[in-house]
Amino acid sequence: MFRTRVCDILDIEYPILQGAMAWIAGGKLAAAVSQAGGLGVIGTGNADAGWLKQEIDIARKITDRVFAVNLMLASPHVQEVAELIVQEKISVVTTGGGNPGIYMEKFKSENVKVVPVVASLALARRLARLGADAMIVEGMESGGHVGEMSTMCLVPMVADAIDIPVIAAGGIADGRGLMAALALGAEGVQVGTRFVCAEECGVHPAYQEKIIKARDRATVVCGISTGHPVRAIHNKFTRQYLLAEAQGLSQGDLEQLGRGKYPAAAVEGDVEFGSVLAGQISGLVGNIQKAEEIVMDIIQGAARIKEQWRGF
Ligand code: TUI
Repeated sequence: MFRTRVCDILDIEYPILQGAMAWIAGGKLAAAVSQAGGLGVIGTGNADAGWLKQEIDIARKITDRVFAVNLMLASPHVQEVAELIVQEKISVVTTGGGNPGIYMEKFKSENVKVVPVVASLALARRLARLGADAMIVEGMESGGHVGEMSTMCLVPMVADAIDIPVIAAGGIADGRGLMAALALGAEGVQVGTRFVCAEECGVHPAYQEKIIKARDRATVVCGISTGHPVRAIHNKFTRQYLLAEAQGLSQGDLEQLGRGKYPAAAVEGDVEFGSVLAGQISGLVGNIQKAEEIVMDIIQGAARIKEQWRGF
């Protein structure tokens, strides 16, 4: 059911990728998603190669299915992480937070499939030309670092412009989202926020609770003035940060204000003064479930819609 080119290229059963959430998506979550038939992804964020090696080992103990590693291009450890991905013979790499152009040749020559995350049509075209295997097209509904375009507008534009398969991201958490993405020309989806609420996710429980309690207007985007906009659940930290931005604080002062806020929320559970990165779809996520239940709920939900549409 719903077998697309994404399944063939990535060697997975269902065209569902788990978002690569920094400080949140480790080897245990990635393995659980892959074991369920999707593609689990270890999110490296700013972590170093030592941390990644440990998470790869954890994932390999749980599953012998394919899982991916995300290369965060803004990380100070990007080089060593890229080298470890090759050394460990990881078969799929997703990228985020920048242009992976300079790494494409190396990954391709080592048989690593490259699936960049893009937030614009221009970068999607460029990376398709450089030999990307598929493209994650991410709308600003997503949690974390975002672009300016919505999923609804960007996905069909990119799908029309490139020949490789498109994977839609941003605002997708259930079967309706999967069907909508397919209708827009995507051949798969990446789901982040709902997988934060997977049982196997090692994030602090207070973080999951914040997502479960969130309603429709729970998230805000901070950092537009810095050129690095980030979507997170509105809390004491975002209130303080947005006020500082409105008052015109310098880039350096804003950077200082944001320092250490991702692990403060995700690891320590400080969900008021830390940064709770989450997408707009948080309002639709209502409980903690096993990764397998999430994958199957998305697939079965989409299958029900497909059945309903028969009469149209
Ligand atoms: O990467 C993300 N979301 C993230 S990463 C993150 S953690 C982090 N840690 C340290 C420093 C910065 C962030 C939290 N959320 N999503 C994928 C994504 N990539 N969204 C937008 C982009 C993007 C932005 C600019 C992709 C390419 C790009 O290229 C600019 C250029 O060079 O053309």
